[in-house]
Amino acid sequence: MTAAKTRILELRAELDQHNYNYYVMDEPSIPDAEYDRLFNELKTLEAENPDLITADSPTQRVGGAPSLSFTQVAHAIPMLSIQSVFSEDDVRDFDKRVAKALNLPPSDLFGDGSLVEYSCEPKMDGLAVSLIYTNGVFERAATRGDGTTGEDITANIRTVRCIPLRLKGSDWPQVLEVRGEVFMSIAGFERLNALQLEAGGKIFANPRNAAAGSVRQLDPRVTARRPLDFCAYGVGDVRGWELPDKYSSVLKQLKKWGFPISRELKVADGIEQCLQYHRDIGERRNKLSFEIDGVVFKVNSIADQEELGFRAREPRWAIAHKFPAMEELTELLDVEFQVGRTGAVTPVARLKPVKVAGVTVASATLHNMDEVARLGLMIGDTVIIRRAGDVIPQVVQVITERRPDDARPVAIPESCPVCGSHVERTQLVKRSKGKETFSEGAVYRCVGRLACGAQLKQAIIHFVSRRAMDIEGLGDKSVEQLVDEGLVSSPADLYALKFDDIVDLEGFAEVSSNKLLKAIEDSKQPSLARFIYALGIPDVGEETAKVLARSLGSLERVQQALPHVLTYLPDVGLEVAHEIHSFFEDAHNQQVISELLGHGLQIQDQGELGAEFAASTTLGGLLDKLHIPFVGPGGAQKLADRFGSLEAVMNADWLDMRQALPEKQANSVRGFFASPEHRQLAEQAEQQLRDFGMHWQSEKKVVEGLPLSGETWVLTGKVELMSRDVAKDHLESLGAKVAGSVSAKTHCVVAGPGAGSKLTKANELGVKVMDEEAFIAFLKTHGVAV
Ligand code: 5U1
Repeated sequence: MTAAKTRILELRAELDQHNYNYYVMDEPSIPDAEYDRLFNELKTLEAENPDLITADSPTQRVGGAPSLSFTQVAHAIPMLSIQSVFSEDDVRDFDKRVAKALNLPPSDLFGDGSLVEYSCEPKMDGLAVSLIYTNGVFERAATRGDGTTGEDITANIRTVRCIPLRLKGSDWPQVLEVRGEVFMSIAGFERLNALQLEAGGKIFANPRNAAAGSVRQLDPRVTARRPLDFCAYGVGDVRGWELPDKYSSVLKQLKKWGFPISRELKVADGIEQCLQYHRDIGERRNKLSFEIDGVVFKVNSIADQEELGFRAREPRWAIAHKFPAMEELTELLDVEFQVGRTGAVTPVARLKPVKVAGVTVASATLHNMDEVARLGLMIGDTVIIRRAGDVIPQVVQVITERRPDDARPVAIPESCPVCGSHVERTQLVKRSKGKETFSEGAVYRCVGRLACGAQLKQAIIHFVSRRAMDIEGLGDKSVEQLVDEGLVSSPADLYALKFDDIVDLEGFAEVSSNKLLKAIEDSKQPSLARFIYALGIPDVGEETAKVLARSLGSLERVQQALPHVLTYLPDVGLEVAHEIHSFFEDAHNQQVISELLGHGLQIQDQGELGAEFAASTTLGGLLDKLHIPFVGPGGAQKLADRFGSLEAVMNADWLDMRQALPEKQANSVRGFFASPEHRQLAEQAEQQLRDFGMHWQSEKKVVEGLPLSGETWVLTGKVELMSRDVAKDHLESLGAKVAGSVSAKTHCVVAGPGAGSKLTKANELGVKVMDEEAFIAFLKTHGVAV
């Protein structure tokens, strides 16, 4: 054997093993980058030796040429369906039928356990497929079709990474037909829809449709890009294998050969244990990473299965105990418009009430007018409503065939339904070659701001919330009262509230009035990040608020920053930059801020340290925003760390550049700055930042400027003297990263009362531990006001 062939076989075996560890055992054994390296080595070797390419090589999953249609294929053994029931009594009846047919005494003679052993598995919500392996090599895949004839989807299934192209081991039968479900995880489905939306492609109503649509693609290269999964649940045509005694052992053998099987597979002793299994999974249904529509119980003894046989097109030995459906049909009665905290006017579907998965649904979110257009929705339409997990019900599809003659289009109101102010369409900003262009956005906004009751109430609710100003004792109802009574017409008015103003309000006795006034007083020294977040600037969440605080250091600088400066900060895009700038330009907002300061609010600036820390991230941010091909935020930060200035990056020689980045990225950076146009663009950006007073010399020096830079801290147990969020804020303001688990790399653990395993682990590893009092003293020595 040639050296190339030996290495090719080695690489295939190694890649197959990693795939198996990842998809079947759920235990990834190497980092993705290492997998990619091995994969690329194999690809290169195969390209050099095309005669050594075989269909079962991991490189052959990329998707072959498109076809015009699917070929029909006959199933050697029909693919059956399964009887479905919804009630426990129906499941018990099934068990009685099984017991009777097997000449066993009825289960009720044995208390809560029949004599029948069942296997239990989730019923995945996907697409049933058949996979045929000849002499251990994947040969053909087909859809179920009508059970007798399906469609040949071999080229598509080849691209599904968790389906083996060659079976593991060597004890496989000559012919093995495996049956199971191709499905898409919820995360994969959401990722796919986000990509489809961006690319203007088809949006899938649910993971099942997404899986089915992906499998039934005429172009396998499209399927190859879809995040498909597989779960085996049985065998069909098998030649050269005497099946084990039990169905559960069949599945375990399939797993050994390389097929993913359900991690939820259980063997139940009697039907009552099956019912308990259904209840247990039902409780966890919303937390699973994939959708299921029920569970399947199968008589576990293969001999008993054979004995029971079939009725029509269903086996007598299996039953699906379904969960309530998550999708239902109903009628769209009207579309109303709700006004959110930032003034966004959102369409909400008013529906003819319908029970979905056990809950009556009378309204559903429609997100925005683009979504209404995408669905092609008209008032009076029959629609499919979906209620998945804890998510707000959604309209996923219109049944256009059922549209009544008097259906009406959905129109955005010209004025705000709450305050009557004008409703305008938001704009999207794009920048190309230094120029900004505006286009119409999907969101409409009421221009009334705090003069709009809806926006005001929600702005105050947000302002006082735990992660913002953290004013305890002001629930949604109390805020509504304060606004409705005319006591509060901006966040600043909260600080002017007097005992007599609130004591007579509903739910405000003497004690809670005093408590509230104290909580308001106690909130007067927020960190800059909390204050920015509390202002409720559209699209500015906690993380962006932290970036602004750290990068710009003081409220004045945040207020003064122009959009182009803001866009050079990490994670701040053009849209957000414009939102921030126009928020602070607005005269009313300026007045509210100055009133807040007038009431004695002392915002804890990031100060000198913040300004220095700013520089550390800004050069990285600037380089990232230049969009150098192949260089993402990580690569940009590496350049900033290594070179410390834009000039040094632009003029770096090849060897220096290779010290910072891998070859492909290094080439790209040098190629990028070879263009005078790009150099000019970068220098302009740098000048804008310098004009704003931001500068950097040595990245490393400034990063080290924060006392806890590079350190990882863990908070555990009860934090009694301050909230956990505040403790985290303080640590982050000193440059520390706050992690959720203890490792040898942890610098310090702050342990409050009730600390458990994290404290034990810290002690085992010899990690420094502080109690809360020591922590507060420590913060004080670093100038943190607590
Ligand atoms: N887990 C599982 N799903 N499922 C679907 N097992 C299973 N078995 C099926 C079907 C249609 O059919 C066999 C009982 C024939």
